[in-house]
Amino acid sequence: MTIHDLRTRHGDASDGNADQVGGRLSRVDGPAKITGAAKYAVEQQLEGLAHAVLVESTVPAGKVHAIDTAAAERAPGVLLVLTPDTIPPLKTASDWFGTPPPDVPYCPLARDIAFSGQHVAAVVAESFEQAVAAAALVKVSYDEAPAIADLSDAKAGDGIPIDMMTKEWGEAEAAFAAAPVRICAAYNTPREYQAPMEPHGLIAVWQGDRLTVWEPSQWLDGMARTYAEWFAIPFENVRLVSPYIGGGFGSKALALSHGAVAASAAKMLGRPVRLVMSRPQTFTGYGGRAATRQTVTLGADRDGKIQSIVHRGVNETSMDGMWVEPLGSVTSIMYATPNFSSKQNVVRVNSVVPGAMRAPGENPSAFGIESAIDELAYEVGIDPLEIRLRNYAEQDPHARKAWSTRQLREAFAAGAETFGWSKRSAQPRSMRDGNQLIGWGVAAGTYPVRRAYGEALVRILADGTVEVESSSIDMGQGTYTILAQTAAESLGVPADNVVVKLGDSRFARAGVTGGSRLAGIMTGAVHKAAGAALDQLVGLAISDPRSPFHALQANTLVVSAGRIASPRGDGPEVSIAELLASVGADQIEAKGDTMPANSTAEDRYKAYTTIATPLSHTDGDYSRHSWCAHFIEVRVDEDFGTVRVSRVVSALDSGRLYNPKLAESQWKGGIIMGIGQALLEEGIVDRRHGRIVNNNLADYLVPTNADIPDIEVISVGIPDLHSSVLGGKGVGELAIVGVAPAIANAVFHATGKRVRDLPITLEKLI
Ligand code: MCN
Ligand code: MOS
Repeated sequence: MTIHDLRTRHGDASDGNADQVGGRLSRVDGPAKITGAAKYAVEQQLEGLAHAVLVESTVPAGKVHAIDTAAAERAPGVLLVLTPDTIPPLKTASDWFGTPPPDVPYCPLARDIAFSGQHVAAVVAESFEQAVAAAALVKVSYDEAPAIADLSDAKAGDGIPIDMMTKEWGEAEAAFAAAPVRICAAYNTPREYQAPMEPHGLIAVWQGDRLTVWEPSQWLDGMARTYAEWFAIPFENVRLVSPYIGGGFGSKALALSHGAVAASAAKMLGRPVRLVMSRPQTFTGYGGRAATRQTVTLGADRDGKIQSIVHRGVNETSMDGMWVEPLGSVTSIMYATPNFSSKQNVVRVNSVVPGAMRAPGENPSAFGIESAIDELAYEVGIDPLEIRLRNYAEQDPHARKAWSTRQLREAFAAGAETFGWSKRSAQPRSMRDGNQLIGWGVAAGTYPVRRAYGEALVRILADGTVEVESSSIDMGQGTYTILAQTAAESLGVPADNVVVKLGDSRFARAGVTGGSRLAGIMTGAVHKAAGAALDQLVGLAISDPRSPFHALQANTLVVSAGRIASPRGDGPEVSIAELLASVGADQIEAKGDTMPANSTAEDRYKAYTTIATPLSHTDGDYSRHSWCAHFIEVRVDEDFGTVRVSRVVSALDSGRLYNPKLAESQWKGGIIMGIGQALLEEGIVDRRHGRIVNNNLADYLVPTNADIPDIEVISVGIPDLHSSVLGGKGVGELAIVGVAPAIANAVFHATGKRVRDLPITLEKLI
């Protein structure tokens, strides 16, 4: 069954025209996902499938002394036991910037241990159960070395300065010293995990020197490049397939060592191999959000005008990799200040290298600055909303450029009005309902408009239906749906007649789905490809002697609801299928891309397989960002210190919305994740063993329905043509930014207690 077969008509008349960009078409992949017809990567049924299971280090630092595989090799069904000594060496792949790699072999199983949970061996067996049983028989001994468990380990030190993160203007320290009002506080966020429903995993199969990998992926072309480089085969020889993804949140953008293990095993055995991470392995097989610490100092006038911001940040990285979580990103643009300084260090600890998790950088950055400005508001006795307006940045204070669009003032106004902010009583602990202390908090958020390139292919078939192909992906954001709407609008056909095919690296190329850029890029590419297909169609209709329009001698025709006619309404009107039949064409096909016209094949390869972002958000005359304001009510039980979020109103500026229904859903998802971050989520490290202890979804808490109140989201965006072809800005990550500080600010208003360490758990309140 295809998505198309399962499609039902959704939306109603009040939802705008679902066949156009901006209409509220429901997710076209929804029925396939909820009926089980959608096949996820590791659900492929392949002849001769073997099953791999990983063995992980149980110590955080040192060397593998020896691996005894004898018992595992004798276990029933075992086909192969891989260790650093038996797995064939691969080539080191370039990093995601495309930096040429050192010419040293790469071994995906570790001899040198950098963290607990590192893959040291793997067992492949006829069945999954046999592989699990045999993996338990692999005996690994270690020469253990002292480890640095986390940021608060006394041995961790101040870390390494990352000079490229330094942002400075004016005389920040001196202005702070001279300011009549001074605020200085430290804000911490713990390790957090993406926790997608679908764990990481893959099926790898070789045919000669061609590798096919079914693997959930936010970046088919980038991952294909890595596999190709590891195995020293041409890029074109790798096919990545990922039509459905059970969430990624940043964690599924890269090919990781477990993929190399599975592909190696498949090659050695000449059989397809499936490897699926256990839930605990998803906490160490790749990194979540880095733990962060920030100090924010604000110097201000008595009327709350900021004179200086001094910001220092630190994030955890690993011993064997580098992750910088840009902590000064919101700090440097949210408010106007004549004096500013932000610097950042990273500290190496024995953990897996942290990674991208929904709004890396912006998210913890906003927790610092949006908490600090709230503290300043109380210090000077000004309403927290008013102080934000007094310090409103009329242009980008760092880039010193005009905003492309910044509807943040409108967001504050619309959010405050709907929330009823004017009824707030200023004093902390002044609002209650029985034994529940009520608090109202506000915070702003932002995310840059990241721009890059994409290609799409549009095909009009003989029966008048349309296919769109792209190697971009849909992990739940709505790509299938908005691209169907874009093609439908551009071609003048119903969205029901458009089948969008994504998630196959054989399709027209796309870069990484990260940084909330895909929708803007791909609507642009599909718009262009569909426009080219329409030109061909109309060209045929006008010029082909067999066309019913030939005699009309028109210079253009219009297509609407799948039917072609002259714009004046004279002459015939036929369906696309009828026209194609009359001129004897089986199909029309056009490719469109958003690359500059003179791009070479090499430019294209780089654009789609690396993240060397070609277009900065401050390119040219403008600084481009999405914006939001969150208004949140909490209820804190006075006796138990339990916090419940009871109301959320958020107003958001993502420019023009391609599909408001889906954008609202994305925003709500971000807000829900922000509630989890504020109240529940925390990777807890056992310092004795340098290991994450709550490595499962019973102990690592994410919000459930019962934790989430009604959330109201309001769009205040206007089309921003400096940001994308169709005027939209990023949606996917924006809404998580600012939720945690809005909750922390509400908790302060409720209780008079300022919590600067996430999550806000009850022991911090009583
Ligand atoms: N959209 C819109 N109007 C716009 C922009 C977007 O209507 N102007 C809607 C569209 O439905 C589009 C969606 O919002 O499909 C997201 O668009 P965009 O902001 O461009 O983000 P991406 O498509 O690049 O998606 C990636 C982004 C990121 S980086 C993370 S992390 C994240 C997120 O999306 N992970 C998600 N949202 C997620 N949603 C789900 N369900 N699962 C994840 O793993
Ligand atoms: Mo999103 S963290 O940029 O994949």
